[in-house]
Amino acid sequence: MEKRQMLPISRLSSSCTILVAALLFCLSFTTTEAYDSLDPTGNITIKWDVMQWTPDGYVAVVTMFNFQQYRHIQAPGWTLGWTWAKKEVIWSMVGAQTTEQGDCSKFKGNIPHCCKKDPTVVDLLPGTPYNMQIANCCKGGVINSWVQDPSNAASSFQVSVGAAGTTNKTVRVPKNFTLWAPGPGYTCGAAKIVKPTKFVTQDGRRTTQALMTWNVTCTYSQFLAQKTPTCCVSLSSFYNDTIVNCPTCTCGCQNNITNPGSCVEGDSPYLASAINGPGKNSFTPLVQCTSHMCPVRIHWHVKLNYKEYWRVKITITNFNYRMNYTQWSLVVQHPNFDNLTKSFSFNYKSLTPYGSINDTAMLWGVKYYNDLLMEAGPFGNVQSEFLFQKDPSTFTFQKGWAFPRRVYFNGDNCVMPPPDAYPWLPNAGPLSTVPSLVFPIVTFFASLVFLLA
Ligand SMILES: *[C@@H]1O[C@H](CO)[C@@H](O)[C@H](O)[C@H]1NC(C)=O
Ligand SMILES: *[C@@H]1O[C@H](CO)[C@@H](O)[C@H](O)[C@H]1NC(C)=O
Ligand SMILES: *[C@@H]1O[C@H](CO)[C@@H](O)[C@H](O)[C@H]1NC(C)=O
Ligand SMILES: *[C@@H]1O[C@H](CO)[C@@H](O)[C@H](O)[C@H]1NC(C)=O
Ligand SMILES: *[C@@H]1O[C@H](CO)[C@@H](O)[C@H](O)[C@H]1NC(C)=O
Ligand SMILES: *[C@@H]1O[C@H](CO)[C@@H](O)[C@H](O)[C@H]1NC(C)=O
Ligand SMILES: *[C@@H]1O[C@H](CO)[C@@H](O)[C@H](O)[C@H]1NC(C)=O
Ligand SMILES: *[C@@H]1O[C@H](CO)[C@@H](O)[C@H](O)[C@H]1NC(C)=O
Ligand SMILES: CC(=O)N[C@H]1CO[C@H](CO)[C@@H](O)[C@@H]1O
Repeated sequence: MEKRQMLPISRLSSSCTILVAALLFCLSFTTTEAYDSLDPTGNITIKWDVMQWTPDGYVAVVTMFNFQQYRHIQAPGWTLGWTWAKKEVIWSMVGAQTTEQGDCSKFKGNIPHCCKKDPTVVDLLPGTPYNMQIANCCKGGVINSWVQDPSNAASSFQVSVGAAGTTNKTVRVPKNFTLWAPGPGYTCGAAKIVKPTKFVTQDGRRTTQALMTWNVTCTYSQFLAQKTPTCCVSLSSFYNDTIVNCPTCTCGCQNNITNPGSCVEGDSPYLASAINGPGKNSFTPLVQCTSHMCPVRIHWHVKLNYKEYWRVKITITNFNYRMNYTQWSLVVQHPNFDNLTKSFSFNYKSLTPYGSINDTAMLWGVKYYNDLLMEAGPFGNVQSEFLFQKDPSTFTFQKGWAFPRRVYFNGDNCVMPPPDAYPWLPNAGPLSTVPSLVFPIVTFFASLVFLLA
């Protein structure tokens, strides 16, 4: 008898457990490390190479490698923090500096550069005197992405540490690394002691090695970085007059009552004073008033249809009066990128995370031509056209096929209009045939997967 009564309860509790487990799984995904399906191994690795022991510690060269394909660190640059394991101090630094010295009152004679338990380090600015530089330093904390410019995808500084261990058995690795780039978004793991780095001399005839090396890996999550989206996508086509705008309130709502001054009209006489007003140095965007209120909009226009080719125009518009986007990047997913014939004025590289599926493009500006997306205003846009060769077995203007599946600007996902709002071909409804349902569902799940990642 009793067993029978127990059964449904235990069943219930076991299904509850599954539910709770599933929930925890989702939560752990959103709160801890990020997984970006387009750049699965993307990370920033911070490597410490101990180059020399000193009477009371060591000298290390610290290098940050940006191993992310399309996410860079733009001005005002990175800020790196950590917590010392013991009572270490920083005697001196080359190529970077701590933001605060802290309390060095215990010291007589030689005063350390920093006595804080949790130092915060920033890069030096370009134009630093040569005797204060080392290789790869002094770029104001700006680090390019691996694809755009591998030669500028690293940043280094040298640190001389005192009150530390002086052998590889007594050195304690720093803890609790934090990386701001420049805002939040990165989570850093614990430092791991690895095989000492080997350095090969320029003529390749001699190899030296670090005395000790440890690595720290930091990964990015858009959800740690900001709660609201930062860009959106609008669509149009030659075959339908409708311009599908970004969804209303994508990045915020224009609301004079609860949030006055949240945006400025382009022709406002107060524009100049608003740009220099409160928040000028906080890098909070000051956007032009639009229905979507996003700092950046990507417009995809299906421009022309030839017999064997078709042509798309992409325009990136900056609505932020407080930001010039340097070294911007765009990642676009569309099935026809495997047959891209020509990109007219953006650089192009195929991102092929799945090997055989070749549908994702990384696009960025041409140096000195359009690699700078100027602040909002008459020059605040860049554009290019793309020529695709049609694959007759897949090509169609039906069911929104000609529009992108996913768009990222500077590594952050841009919000797309809902698929049922896409411009239709004349005489075709969005849901006129059953298979057309598949696309919105797939997009829905794709965005769900992104949200969980
Ligand atoms: C970091 O990126 C590098 C280069 O892509 C990769 O080799 C390494 O495995 C990554 N590390 C982690 C922990 O993902
Ligand atoms: C420390 O140095 C010794 C030799 O000097 C070496 O055998 C050992 O592997 C090193 N340990 C670490 C953690 O690097
Ligand atoms: C790690 O650093 C953060 C920010 O600097 C700080 O809030 C936190 O308390 C630190 N955690 C530990 C264990 O030191
Ligand atoms: C440590 O980082 C360096 C530079 O990023 C890399 O070459 C090396 O493979 C890393 N080692 C480990 C064990 O991750
Ligand atoms: C906000 O206020 C300004 C002037 O006070 C007005 O011109 C504008 O139309 C208002 N916007 C909205 C969305 O109410
Ligand atoms: C953007 O660049 C232009 C030209 O270099 C400069 O005049 C302007 O002040 C910059 N704007 C911002 C917000 O940095
Ligand atoms: C992907 O497509 C581009 C553009 O057509 C082509 O250049 C590249 O070789 C393709 N890559 C693979 C792995 O098929
Ligand atoms: C253009 O597309 C819109 C949907 O965005 C649709 O409402 C409209 O009927 C289409 N126009 C024509 C001429 O088919
Ligand atoms: C029409 C055409 O060129 N189709 C090609 C598109 O790209 C795929 C994969 O790269 C090729 O297999 C097709 O032949």
